[in-house]
Amino acid sequence: MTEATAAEIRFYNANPEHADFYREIIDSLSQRPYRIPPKFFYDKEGSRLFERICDQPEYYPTRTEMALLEQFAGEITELAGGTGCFLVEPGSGSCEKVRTLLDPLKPNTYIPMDISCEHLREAAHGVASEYPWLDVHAVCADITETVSLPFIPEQATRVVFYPGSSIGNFEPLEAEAFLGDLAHLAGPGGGVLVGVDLKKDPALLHAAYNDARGITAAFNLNLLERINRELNGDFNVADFDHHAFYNASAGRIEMHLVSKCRQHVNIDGHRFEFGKNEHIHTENSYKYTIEEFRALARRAGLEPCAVWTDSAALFSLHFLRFAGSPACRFA
Ligand code: AVJ
Repeated sequence: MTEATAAEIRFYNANPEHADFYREIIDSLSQRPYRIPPKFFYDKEGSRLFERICDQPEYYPTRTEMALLEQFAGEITELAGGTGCFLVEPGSGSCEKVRTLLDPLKPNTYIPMDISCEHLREAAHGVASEYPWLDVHAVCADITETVSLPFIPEQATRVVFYPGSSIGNFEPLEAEAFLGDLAHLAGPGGGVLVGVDLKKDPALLHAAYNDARGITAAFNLNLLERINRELNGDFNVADFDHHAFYNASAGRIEMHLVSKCRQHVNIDGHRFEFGKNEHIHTENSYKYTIEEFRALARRAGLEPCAVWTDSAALFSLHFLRFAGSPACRFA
């Protein structure tokens, strides 16, 4: 360790990064239409680009959710049953948002989980040195696979924090299954705090995924750079365009990479053909009304306790409980 002040963390590495990337990319590109899961955006460069997206003026979700967390941290703490919980954050990224909760909520242990190992290690160290009283157990894992957290004591109160509207990356049925997993992780007496982007004027959505500085485009195209870097691919990245639009009937933003010409690409000896305008579908980002999301949560075995939203109704923050637990104060 280089800094004398760097705090100790525990680090569990389920090694999600290498073998799976190769296999899943070859499999994804062996089917038409081409489709690559969005979790592969987040190599070190992708995680860094995502943080820059969050700072763009058009990308309202991050700052809106941060303001809600700051404003309602006290109510969240009461709903969580006070201080001392085990706070689990699947897909913790830069661990920026959780900072709004740490002082009021005073968890016993913070468990950030992320697919991007180096980024997770740095972010977890940052939290541990800023909050010396907090135990930090970082878990590097693909949260879309089964992950066990056997070090959480049976009797602990568990609060699961899933901000950023990452839930929107799942198909609605998968989102329901994933929320069901979070419900079980929280267990009776625990809570699930989820940030969900709201349906709104498509022009605002369009701008948020087509920022003027082109950071979202760079984030999308980095997937091809990553394949070139890690899998010995020869994508000519300049021959692909970023394309993001709101699909109103499906209620989602779609991101694609569009081939500008007829071309072929080699990845480690595998050859893939692209027609002009042929797409790789790289992401869906579903948007929900408050009622749609509450209905989804109920189907997942979660009872909606509280929901907070900003005055412009851009973003929502839901506190949910394992169904069957004691009545909610803020119901
Ligand atoms: C991390 C999935 C919530 O859907 O808004 C941002 C990812 N993609 N800009 C989102 C993303 C393009 C983001 N989530």
